[in-house]
Parts: sequence; C-alpha cells; structure tokens
Amino acid sequence: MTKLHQCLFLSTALLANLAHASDSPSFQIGTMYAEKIRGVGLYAGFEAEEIVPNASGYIDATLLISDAYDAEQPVFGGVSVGLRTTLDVPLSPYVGAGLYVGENEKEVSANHDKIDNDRDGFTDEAGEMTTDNLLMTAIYPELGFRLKLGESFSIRMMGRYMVSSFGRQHDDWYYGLSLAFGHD
Ligand SMILES: [Ca+2]
Ligand SMILES: [Ca+2]
Repeated sequence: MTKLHQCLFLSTALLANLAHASDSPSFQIGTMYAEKIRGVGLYAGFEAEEIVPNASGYIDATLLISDAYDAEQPVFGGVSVGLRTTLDVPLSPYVGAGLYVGENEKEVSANHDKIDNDRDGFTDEAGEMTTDNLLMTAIYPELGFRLKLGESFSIRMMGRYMVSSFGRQHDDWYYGLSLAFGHD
C-alpha cells in the first residue's frame, strides 16, 4: 500500500467512527482559493458534532490545484481531517486545525530503470513511460464563522493557512466557503 492508500484506509476507519459518534453527521461541500500560489481547493465530506467536547470532527475528500505545487501536474487528490470548535449559536466564530494528505499522478520516462514497466516484452525501449506519484502533506490552522440557517443547513466562511511539505514558499492562505446539510 502506498502512504496515500494507508491514509485513505485510516480515514475510512475514522469516518466510520465519526458516523458512529454522531447520530447524523452533516454532509459538507466547499471551495477555496489561495491568491499567492493561485491555488484552488474543492472538497466534500462529513462533519460530526461533539466528536470531543465543544468540537466537531470532519473528513473531506479534497482536491488541491496549484501549479506552485507542481507545474506539470498541478492536481493533487487526497483527504483532509480536522477538528473545529463549536458554539451552539446561529452565528459563531470558530478555530480549528487539520491535516491534508494528497498526491498527484504523472507520466515519467522509464527507459533507464531496467524494468519492463509497460509489460510489452521489451525492457527500457525508447519512449517507455511509467506513472509516478508525488506526495504532499500539509497541516493547517483554520478560523472562520459558521452561520446556521435553520435546523439542517449552515454556511461556513473560513481561512486556512496551508503549511505544505513542499516548503515555505508554497505556504498560503486559502479562503473558502462551504455549505453543510443535514446536521441535528
Ligand atoms: Ca516495455
Ligand atoms: Ca523501464
């Protein structure tokens, strides 16, 4: 298993725990943007209230797209897990923290590795390619507001400072908006 697969497996186990801990975790979808690195984020997942006292936990499938991460293959797919403080008021500020793990997928030349990568019976023939994955992890503090509109719908506005394993010049604030359905 690759690290990402291990992470997905652990995340699935965590998700099962989330679903168990809360009678009805909410479904959330969101989008975010980072100006300096021209990054775009898209995510969808589940959030459960009171995973620990006064905090919710979430897990999102997350796409991050930035050519600052990789100019050739800027699309990174992965998961985000994190915690957020909760206040049971209609408009509540919150703070949170999370972890992102993802990877991209790129075709790279493989004609010098003494392996018949494409299993066509010829080893290291001209033009032989293989798939390589570049792993990125990031940790982030997050802060924002959640606006509850009725019993089962809320909007979250947030800023997330993604500290990337690629180095400090790739760190940036992502600003985002998400919608959550079906809590309570
Ligand atoms: Ca071959
Ligand atoms: Ca080869």
